[in-house]
Amino acid sequence: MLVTALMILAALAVLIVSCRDNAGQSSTGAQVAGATEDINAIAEARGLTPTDIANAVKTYTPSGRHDEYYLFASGGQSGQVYVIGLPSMRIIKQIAVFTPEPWQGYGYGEQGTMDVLAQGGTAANGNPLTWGDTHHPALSETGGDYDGQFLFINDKANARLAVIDLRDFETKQLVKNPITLSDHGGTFSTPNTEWIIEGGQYAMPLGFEYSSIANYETDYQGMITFWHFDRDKGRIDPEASFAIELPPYWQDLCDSGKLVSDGWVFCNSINTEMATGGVELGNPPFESGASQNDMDLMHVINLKKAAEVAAAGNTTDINNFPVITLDTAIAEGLLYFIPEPKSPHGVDVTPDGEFIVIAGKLDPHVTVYSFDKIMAAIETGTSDTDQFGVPILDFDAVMEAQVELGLGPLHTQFDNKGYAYTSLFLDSAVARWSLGGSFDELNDDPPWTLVTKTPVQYNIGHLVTAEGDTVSPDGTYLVSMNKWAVDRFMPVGPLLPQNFQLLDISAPGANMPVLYDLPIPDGEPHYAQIIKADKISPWDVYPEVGWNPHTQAVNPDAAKQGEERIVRDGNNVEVYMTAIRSHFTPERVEIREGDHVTWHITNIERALDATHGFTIPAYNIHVSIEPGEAVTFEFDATQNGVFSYYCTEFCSALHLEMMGYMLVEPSDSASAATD
Ligand code: RUQ
Ligand code: CUA
Repeated sequence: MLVTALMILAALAVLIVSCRDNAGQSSTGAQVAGATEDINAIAEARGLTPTDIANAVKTYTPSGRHDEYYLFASGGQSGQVYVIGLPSMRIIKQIAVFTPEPWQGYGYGEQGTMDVLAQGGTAANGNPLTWGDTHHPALSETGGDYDGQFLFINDKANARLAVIDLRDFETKQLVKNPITLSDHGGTFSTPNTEWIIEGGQYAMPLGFEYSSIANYETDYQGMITFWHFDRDKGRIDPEASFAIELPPYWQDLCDSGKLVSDGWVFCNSINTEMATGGVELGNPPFESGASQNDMDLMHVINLKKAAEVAAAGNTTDINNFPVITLDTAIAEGLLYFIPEPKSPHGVDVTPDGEFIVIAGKLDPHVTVYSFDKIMAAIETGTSDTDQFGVPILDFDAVMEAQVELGLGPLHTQFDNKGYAYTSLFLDSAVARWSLGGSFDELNDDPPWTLVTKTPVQYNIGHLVTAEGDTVSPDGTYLVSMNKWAVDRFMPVGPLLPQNFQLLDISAPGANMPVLYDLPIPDGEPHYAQIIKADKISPWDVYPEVGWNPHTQAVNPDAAKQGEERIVRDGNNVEVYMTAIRSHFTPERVEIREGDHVTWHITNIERALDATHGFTIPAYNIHVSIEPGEAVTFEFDATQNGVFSYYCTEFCSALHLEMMGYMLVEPSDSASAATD
């Protein structure tokens, strides 16, 4: 680490002087040439070591300078997505997805967002679903590389998917899985984003039917759903999507093949024991019942052929959704199993598409399979099957290598130097190991060997490297997504944040330092993806005034400047309002109790960041109106009185004056007035 520090500081043309490190020992530090302040004195006062200083220099991003990468992280139980800049680790935005979010005016009256949230469906008690458990974001891809156009993410709690448009970083669509209530193997994109993969998790009777758990093996099923993405429309097309029925194992993560393995999908599974729990009845608890076998079963799915089978109509409808039955999947050669070390978690395909890496949580190795060997084994055929008749390929025939890494391996990502990186949950470490095959030449380490481990704090779940699951990873940064923070931050009571740690993986070999800690205060993120900043080019302001972000087109009915008005038709009142610094037009809206009000506001600003917010007290309405945007909300004027509506964004020196009065005349005086 000291070496790194010195290299960085030397590169800055520094003048070496002395400072003290944390241990109180004198060590070399530096003063930056031309600095007006004494860096060493600052470092000494703050107790910073030369390594600390180097880490700070590697991540510090001066005001006004933009980051090199975007990191899109799942927001876990918040149901949202975080946008974080790298290497600064600054949180730039939270994108509202499954959960109402007032700042963005998501789910507080604005019609488009209410419609999006409504697509997510209602809970069994009839209430709208208003949260999600987001796990795996997936950026859209072209040719196996991120293209920066769309982002998808799943909700494990209700088996839903979301589509986010990266032109404005807003959620455009939610889809509810029509046949199951639990997903985890999503979202993953195929290399050209024709398909968004949603693998299931906990088996249940498909279609939400009741069946006693005594009938688990006959009536419960697993599934994988392939959602067709219509890039031109920017929407998932449920009509062109389908699912495949799978045995009632608990399918876990998936990954799609790329390059040589394009058209194939790999998912792992746990609980191939088909344990049904019942610890309260004296049965083994799930955690041990589901961990009896030495091997679980990786699912190898021929997506290309499955899409043809679905298109040919060789499916059964469940809740009006086409499902390829397990029998059809077997008969058509769509599904094969491969033994995998017990209770696996991550499955990750190497950048060349040739190897599939599985980490078994209860096995200290990662196991690497060869796609070529899998294809050869399928060609050869096998008489071995599971109890449902799915062919099981011979482990030894398809296994390429096993690399011992440490305890609790979970997820793997890749770089451009022939290394793979695997998270070790129990060891609390990131392991770097060398790949073989076409990657062998890229570094000096022997193939399939552990190179180094960097401790992280604490209990890492996912990790993510820059473009690390594409065909061309960058090999610059790695973010360790730690489940526990323990002692890393000042205490905030019993509920602690999660901890994202930034690692520098640019140097080969044993040098892989942690640079920075970022507490995540709002949910437990799972996976994330890191994309080069120059691949994302969002709009500065909406392209034209009167823009509807839900159609990505001008709304012809939007309120226009000079045409602001209030139109009454019986009890229906329509308000056409514009917003510009620092007034709304009109500033008085006089209505009657019992009116149904449809209210349109257009922000006619063209200036960057000239957003106005709008709220009406007592009516739980809040919208965000970005430059050019036109919004609509509706409500029944059930409460009479005087309501001061106002702009909620401090948009100008006269922002406080950006308000108006909604006067709701009581219904008795209203009828008296008309008499
Ligand atoms: S999870 S810590 Cu992807 Cu949902 Cu692995
Ligand atoms: Cu507009 Cu404050």
